[in-house]
Amino acid sequence: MNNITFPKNFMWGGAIAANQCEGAWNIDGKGASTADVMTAGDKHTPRRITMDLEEGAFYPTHEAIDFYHRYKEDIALFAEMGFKTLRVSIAWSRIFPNGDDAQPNEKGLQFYEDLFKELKKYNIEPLVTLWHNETPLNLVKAYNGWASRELVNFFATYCETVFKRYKGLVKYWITFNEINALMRPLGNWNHGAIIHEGTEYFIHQKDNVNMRFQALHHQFVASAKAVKLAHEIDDHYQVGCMICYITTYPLTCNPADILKAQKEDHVLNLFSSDVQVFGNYPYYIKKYFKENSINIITNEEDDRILKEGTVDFYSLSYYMSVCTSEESKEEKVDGNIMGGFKNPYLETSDWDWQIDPMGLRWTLHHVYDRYQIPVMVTENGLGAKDNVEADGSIHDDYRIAYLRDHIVEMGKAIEEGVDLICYTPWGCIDLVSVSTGEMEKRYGMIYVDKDNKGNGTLARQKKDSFFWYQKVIESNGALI
Ligand code: BGP
Repeated sequence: MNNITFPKNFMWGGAIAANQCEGAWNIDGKGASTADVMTAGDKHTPRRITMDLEEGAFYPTHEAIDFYHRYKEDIALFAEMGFKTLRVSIAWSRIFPNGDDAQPNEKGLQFYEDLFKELKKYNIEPLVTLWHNETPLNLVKAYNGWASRELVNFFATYCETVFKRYKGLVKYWITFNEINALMRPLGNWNHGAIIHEGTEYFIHQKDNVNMRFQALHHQFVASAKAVKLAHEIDDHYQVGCMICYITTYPLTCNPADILKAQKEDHVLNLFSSDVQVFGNYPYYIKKYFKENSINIITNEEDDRILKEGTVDFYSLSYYMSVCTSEESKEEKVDGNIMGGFKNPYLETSDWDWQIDPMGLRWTLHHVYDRYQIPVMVTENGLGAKDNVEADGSIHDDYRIAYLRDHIVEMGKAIEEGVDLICYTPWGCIDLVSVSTGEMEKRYGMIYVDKDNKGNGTLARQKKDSFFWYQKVIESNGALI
């Protein structure tokens, strides 16, 4: 028992995303998405984007964990853990197979209606991401992806369709998953935003920074339009932004390091949410654009659209922190989201992500202080290899330790006044990793029998963390 008090209606749950769990990539009228043409990689080999569906190639998303056909079984397990909410995403290409179709695909719409109804059956509130790292492939081939302004309207049509269809079933929406990931030079799984024909690699060879910011601008406008539409369609709708927050410390107390950390924090972490929460481009980005010769094309109405479409809540993924320095010879870490200098006070995961629960508390204060709107932690967790014992049990005490330490810090942040309303740890059931496309970087409290080569029965198995998280939820955070 500890004395941490979480608010009475705290939204405990978990998070998954369509392309990493559903499979059924071409079933019931679904079109191919950018996620469906990416090979698996590993810790050292970036995933490769193939622009066409090569015969015989193994694409991890094609089957994933077959959530499309097994969602009832999985939701029953989430309910058994006591989930109050489940963060899911809609695969845009299930609703509009080509992205620019005149009519939506009814079977795709029906699938998510059934899914949301199944959640409601257990009083689990859906928290729905509209875009989670996948764009209909046709929009990339025919229009150059998010580099094209035309995607703004296609996205608005898609959003309007689902906002109308799921009125009464859904209350919480997130427009873009980790919208700021588009700016990071490494680990750019957010490829659906900008790849264009001929781009061969996960880390783009023909990419340029100007195009990233142009694409990002289009996503900002698309997000703001979606927020406005949502509010017009149902004034109960709550719509949020979602930021990949990589907390960045100065490596030393050298003022030059402090300024460098501030600059990186501004540009990489805060810029996108400043636009989405305040409705305009912040002062510091103008200088950054100048320094980096970034010139983006904007429309006259964009200022108004951004102002009219500010979000109701702020959400973030938080996995790690990094250190930055102007001039250091210290060892560098090379995590597959983000490198940086090694923090001597922190341990790293098997994938070199620096584990920093206190950093989460710092970050929650930092963003709440700035935005003063409700905050959700919509991703957090430890990617690790699990060992299945002969009797089928899985003793993932390392995962429990990671989650426990982060929950304790969230509890403290709440006590200190942060309006944190939701916690959905990532990959509450094992699924395909976004950075490697592999299965064996597992986050789940539920094990799925499938290996990196795609072998396995897909059977589900409760890990020790399942029973532990069940107690956490039952006691509203007291029994950790
Ligand atoms: C986030 C993504 C998720 C998820 C998570 C873990 O950035 O939003 O989709 O996969 O990272 O990353 P990985 O799967 O690479 O361990």
